[in-house]
Amino acid sequence: MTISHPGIPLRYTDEVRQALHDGTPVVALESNVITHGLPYPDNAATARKVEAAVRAGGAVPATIGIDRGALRIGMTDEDIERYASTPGIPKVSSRDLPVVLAGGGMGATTVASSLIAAELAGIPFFSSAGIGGVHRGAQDTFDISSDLIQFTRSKVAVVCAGAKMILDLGLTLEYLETHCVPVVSYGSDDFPAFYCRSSGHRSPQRLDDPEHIAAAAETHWALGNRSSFLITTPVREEDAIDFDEVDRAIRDAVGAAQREGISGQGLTKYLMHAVDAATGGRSATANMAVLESCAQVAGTLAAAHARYRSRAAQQGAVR
Ligand code: PSU
Ligand code: MN
Repeated sequence: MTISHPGIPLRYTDEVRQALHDGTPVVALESNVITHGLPYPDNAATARKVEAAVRAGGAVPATIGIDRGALRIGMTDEDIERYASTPGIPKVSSRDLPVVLAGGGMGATTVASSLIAAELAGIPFFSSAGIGGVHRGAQDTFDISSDLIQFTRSKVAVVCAGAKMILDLGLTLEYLETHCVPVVSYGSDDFPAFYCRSSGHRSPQRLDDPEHIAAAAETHWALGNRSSFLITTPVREEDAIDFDEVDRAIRDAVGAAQREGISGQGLTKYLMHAVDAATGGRSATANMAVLESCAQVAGTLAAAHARYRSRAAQQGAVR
């Protein structure tokens, strides 16, 4: 079903459209992780497990993609299979979105472009295990993910397990602070690092109560902020990988990338694959586990947020 936004067609699945109409909690999901994060058929299996985890948390999943000039808001099982198995679907971040939409082809959305779609579609929650951030060496390369810039522009709550250690997580936190993007760790003191429960950086805020998180996000927007509200949840203890092991693998991979002249758009994928190889595939397994646990937490928090909003609406407090 296609609903026309001024200039931007949004194609909802019936389920997502109905959920948004009824005020049922919905969690948006990116598709770049399907097309570029994992090999087929692991990517299809993981995408399905991630959707199931959102449901287990109590919300309806809406995987975002680009197809034939429209933003897909939600995917059927066949859609997921097609995105997972079609080679060459381009990674589409925020700045690529207009060209790909206007061209009418298929595209896989990153965190940044998924947030644009989520906000247009009226979905206040988004889940991704790993956000983009400030790359190591950005002082020289200027490589900062558009995800961070989009956080300063999209009023969406984003659930993640931090970001991968291929990035400079200290500088990523500095960037978020400068741009007034709240970072709250749910049930943990530390800012996590994707496969690792802690990045070694303390989180700016810790909240243990989903109701408090919902209230804080709404308050952030009621204050007039147009930025995202970031919520982190760490990988489960049993799925976590040792910090030093990952750190070593990444230092080696960053060096190899420099020697091979790899930079820019392809760098994230190159480093992630190098780490997978160095950890003997254990990081790929952890990758799938962390995507699922984030999605389940996002479902839970989106459900708490939907209850908060409906209560606030009854009291006439929501603008
Ligand atoms: N997992 C991570 N970091 C990432 C990604 C996944 O830990 O960066 C993927 C996501 O799709 C994210 C994108 O939106 O890469 C960011 O790419 P770039 O750094 O080129 O903006
Ligand atoms: Mn980049």
